[in-house]
Amino acid sequence: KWPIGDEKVWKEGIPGLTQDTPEITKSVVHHVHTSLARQAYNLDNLGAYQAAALSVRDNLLVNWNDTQLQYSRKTPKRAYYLSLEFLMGRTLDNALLNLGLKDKYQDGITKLGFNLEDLIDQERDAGLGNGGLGRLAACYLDSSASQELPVWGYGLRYKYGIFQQHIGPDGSQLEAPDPWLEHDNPWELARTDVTYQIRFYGHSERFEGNKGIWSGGQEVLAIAYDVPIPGYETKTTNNLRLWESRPKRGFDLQSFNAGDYERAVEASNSAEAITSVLYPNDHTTFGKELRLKQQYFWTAASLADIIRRFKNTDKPLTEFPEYVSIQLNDTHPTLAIPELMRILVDEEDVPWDQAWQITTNTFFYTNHTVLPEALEKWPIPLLENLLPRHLQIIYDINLEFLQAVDKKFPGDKEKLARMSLIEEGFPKNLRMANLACIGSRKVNGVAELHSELVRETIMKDFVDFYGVSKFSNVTNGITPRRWLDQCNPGLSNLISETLKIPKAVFLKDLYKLEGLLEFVDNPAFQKKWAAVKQSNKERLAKHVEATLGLKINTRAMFDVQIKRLHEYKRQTLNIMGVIHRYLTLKDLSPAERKKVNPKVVFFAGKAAPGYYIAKLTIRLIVNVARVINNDPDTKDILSLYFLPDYSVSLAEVLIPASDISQHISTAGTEASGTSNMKFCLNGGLLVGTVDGANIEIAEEVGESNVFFFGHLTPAVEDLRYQHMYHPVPIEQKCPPLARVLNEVSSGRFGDGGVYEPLLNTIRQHDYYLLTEDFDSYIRALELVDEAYQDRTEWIKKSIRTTAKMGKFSSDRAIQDYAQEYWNIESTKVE
Ligand code: HBZ
Repeated sequence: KWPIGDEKVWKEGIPGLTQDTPEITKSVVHHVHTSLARQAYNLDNLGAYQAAALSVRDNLLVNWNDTQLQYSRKTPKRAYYLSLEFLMGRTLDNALLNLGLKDKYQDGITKLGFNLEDLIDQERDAGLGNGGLGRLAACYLDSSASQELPVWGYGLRYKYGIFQQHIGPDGSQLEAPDPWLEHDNPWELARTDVTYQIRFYGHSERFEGNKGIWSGGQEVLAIAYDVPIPGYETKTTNNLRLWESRPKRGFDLQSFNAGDYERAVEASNSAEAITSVLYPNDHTTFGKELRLKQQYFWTAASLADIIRRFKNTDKPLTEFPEYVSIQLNDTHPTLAIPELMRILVDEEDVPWDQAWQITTNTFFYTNHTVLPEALEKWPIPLLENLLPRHLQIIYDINLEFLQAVDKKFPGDKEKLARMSLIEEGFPKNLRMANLACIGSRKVNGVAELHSELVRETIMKDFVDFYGVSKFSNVTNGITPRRWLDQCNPGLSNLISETLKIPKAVFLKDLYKLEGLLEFVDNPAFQKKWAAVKQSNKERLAKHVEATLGLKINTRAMFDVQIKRLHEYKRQTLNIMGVIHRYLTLKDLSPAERKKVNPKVVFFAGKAAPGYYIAKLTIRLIVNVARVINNDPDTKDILSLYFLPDYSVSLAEVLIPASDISQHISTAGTEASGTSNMKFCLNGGLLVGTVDGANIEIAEEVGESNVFFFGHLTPAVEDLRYQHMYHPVPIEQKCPPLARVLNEVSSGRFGDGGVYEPLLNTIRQHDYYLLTEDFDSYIRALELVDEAYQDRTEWIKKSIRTTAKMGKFSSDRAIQDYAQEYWNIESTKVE
């Protein structure tokens, strides 16, 4: 018997044997035999995945080539998205969906004796990001290609992505490296011909007219790896170019010959270190030299590449901003500003003023946080050593800028000190947000409230100086291809069948979902809607059972909080709420407990490895789960799971299964949030504070469909002042929360002493205002319980929510950038 699949298909798949073999099986078999040098006899799921992926890649590359040829010929204005993170997740399923080849591959793979879903499961996530910022970049690439916009991404090809999270025996987070490139990555193409030499250290000499020359130091090679980005239902296939660092000349032969092996490989080690690992911190800066090296290496290689491409058009550099826009994803790529100045002034002989004109018309800066501890700063001594020429340029920019400020606001020394690129101190620091602002044409926040806060807090002086029109808003978005059709095909199919339109119609124009409003009261439709949610819960339960061996009650309400662990995101509020619920249930009689609707609470998320309080929160959640899930009094009505190693793929299973999701940051701290949009698109309701994009979601779906609670942004500052100078003991301020903290302290969930530092963040200062919001939070969860009793009403809310999510498509967000910022137009690829 033939080992796998249909013998005829395998044999005829060898190219040249027959003419009428379907292209797909033929190309997969071809890759099995040639690229992998394997046969049906020794092929496992991993091999079959690789062959299928290579075969899909062939399709992508044909389109990629046509697209790039088109761009070279027509020279449309292009935009470049510079992001240190692209959290792409898996590619196979998405590529099949965008190419419109899923059904065909399903069929072909089945004939070859495999199951497409199993192959899709073989793929490792490309986890080249921490969270929202990196995933946003990935959604924006999808939307740019789907709308046929000439946009390329530039990033780093980290050898190790975001760390893998394990849970240790005591419930703590343990970190392991993520060797995602262990098996070959079929989704990239090494361009060993596209390389640049990037300099570090050395010395800089100054000449007249702000010119300088930078020489000496260390040179490192940047090698391009291209990742094709297919648009949905279009030939347009854009590019994500990721740089890898390599030593310039292998290793030091002289030392090697002299027998000093260590010395010989030292330089190559330090060159390779640059792109070896993604920094796993979000919302904190560490001032590590290697991180600064990453930032410069990446911006310098990207700019050199962009300029080389521009020069191919034979246009003068003065026209650069008419052909190129560059979006800075947060301040991480801000060194691109002095780097462009350096290239123009030192290498291209452009006069300083003209160079500044070009620069400030090219860049755009997106801010993703107003938390003070997250604003990037770099010690001047570090810069002086690593990038001596750039520091001179920064000083020159600063001098001219401060003169202009002084002219506009004469004698305001404090203003000058606040706006300066340099923060005084020991050492002095470079303020990256200030540099990004003055070097850019426009600055934006990522949701209405956040953009308002950007204008009123960190950029206030700059608004006074430049005028408000430089500072605007682009509310974030998510791609409906991945976050509806791919993760929730059941719902996508139901919507298509109900609206009697092909999926492509609403996947390209998400406002079309409003058509669902007509069916809100239709009982047959409600039933189908509920059935989809139920099957998604079962899919999640199956996944949890397969991966963790845990059995989940799929008849319960699913309540989900998944995001990076951070005090401002208040996972602590959630777990304290769970404990409160547990204690309340324990107080009930068995008869009363029988009437309670069961609930399952899910957490997932990683903590930065050095973030002690965040890691303690994980430990508490895990240990509370161990107690609650084993308590015979309550285990049928309340259970709690911390799912380890949160990733894009895990989100794709969790989000469609949720009834409720929590977005409960202290008001004014979460810039936007994007998973809130994903949950709502999949018919989950939102429990949240009046923060970030929650506000705009409520505006769209109606406040009656959102469970809001907590103090509003304007109150936060006053409350913090009160906590600081007029503290009230927690027993007085919030007795139910005091009770919860005491139970934790007393050891009800394992060694209480361990959690003291976490509990003290609440008892003392309570910077994130848990004691202020706890009562209204508990009340909001009670309202959720009540609402869930009336299942029909609940389903209606769910349908209305999905129906009103049009605004949150990343297609809309990218259109905003394309029109209001980049001034680029779509180009049809023939
Ligand atoms: O960016 C997030 C915001 O917290 C979130 O509200 C917003 O929706 C999202 C997209 O705009 N910010 C991040 O995810 N930030 C980081 O991951 C980060 C990574 C490295 C850093 C600093 C922040 O050095």
